[in-house]
Amino acid sequence: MNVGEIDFGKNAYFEVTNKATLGYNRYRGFVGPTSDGDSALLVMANAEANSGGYIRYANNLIVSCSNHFKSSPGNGKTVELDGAVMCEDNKANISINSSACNPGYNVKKAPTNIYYTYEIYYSGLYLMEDMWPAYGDYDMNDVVCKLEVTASSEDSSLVEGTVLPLKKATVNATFEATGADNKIGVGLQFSKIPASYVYSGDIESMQDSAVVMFTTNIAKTFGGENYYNVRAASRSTDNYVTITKELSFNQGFTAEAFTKSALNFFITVNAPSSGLRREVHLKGFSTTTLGETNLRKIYASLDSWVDLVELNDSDMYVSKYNLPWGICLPTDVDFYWPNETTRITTVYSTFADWANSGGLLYTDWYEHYSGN
Ligand SMILES: [Ca+2]
Ligand SMILES: [Ca+2]
Repeated sequence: MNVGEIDFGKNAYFEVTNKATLGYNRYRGFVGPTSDGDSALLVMANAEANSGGYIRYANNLIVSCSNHFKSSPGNGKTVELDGAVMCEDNKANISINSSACNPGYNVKKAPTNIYYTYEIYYSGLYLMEDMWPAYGDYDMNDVVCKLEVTASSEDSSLVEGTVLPLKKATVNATFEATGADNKIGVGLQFSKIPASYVYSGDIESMQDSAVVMFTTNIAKTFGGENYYNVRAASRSTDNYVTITKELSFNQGFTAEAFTKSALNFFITVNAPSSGLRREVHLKGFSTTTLGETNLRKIYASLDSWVDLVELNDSDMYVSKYNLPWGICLPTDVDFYWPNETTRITTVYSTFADWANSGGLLYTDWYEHYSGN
């Protein structure tokens, strides 16, 4: 621009996206509005002047330019601020609404990526009785296992951490005791996660939902011991065995896929190498795809001496008195499970009343130890 003047109205916005070459513009130049409170904006990527260059910025005008030539009497270059102010790129303290002929302006902030991690944790102490659908000795110590599930996600995009889908799960099964002659496997079904959504991890084949088997023979896991931490004299908290499984998922899941009702802990009893197997689950849960649901077949597979129990019509994993074959307790309770062959209904005197009531009465039954 040479010997030129550009007048700005209120909230005018003029941008030079590349280089402005400024000649001699004394008494003229870029002229902003004059009324109090009015303002206008001139943005330039770069402003240069040859020797003799003179630019005047006047009135209520903001000039935003980090690469602007300086007044230099020796080179005959002059920048005159006649009421206007200058600032660095992206620092103009003005907000201009967009219109048909104005793109609008706000202080531009470079987006910054934020690294989010999101994690949820579940734990429960599971105690299982293997003689279903008989009570057997009902000592509820055939498997004692603390289950911990941590589901997590991480991302460095601009999403909120709390909406990140959970794409990984780490599952710890800490075996604390076993007491059974049967060959017992221990597994966990993620009821809300289809097996086909598992990207990596050690899951069972032929299952509709993702199933992890921690062991197919808990006695082997305990070094060949069928009775481990179920006798008063030899109990120890130092000899627990933890097995860890890691899963990742093609797509993420919300937290409800990792809550108590979606985590279907179970045991298998004398499972054949192929075909359907006897599974024992908690009240309210169902067998996996590989679990036998035909009770006649299950009965036929049992020893003839077993006294079968009449099951609840609506749930094959509770008796008609609502007694279960598996229970889940909070892990912050210091629970002393029954010694081998001692009925849990004896060791915890309100257990049966709690179960009979459908879980409504004596909800603190596990805090009233009556002795083994
Ligand atoms: Ca038992
Ligand atoms: Ca037992």
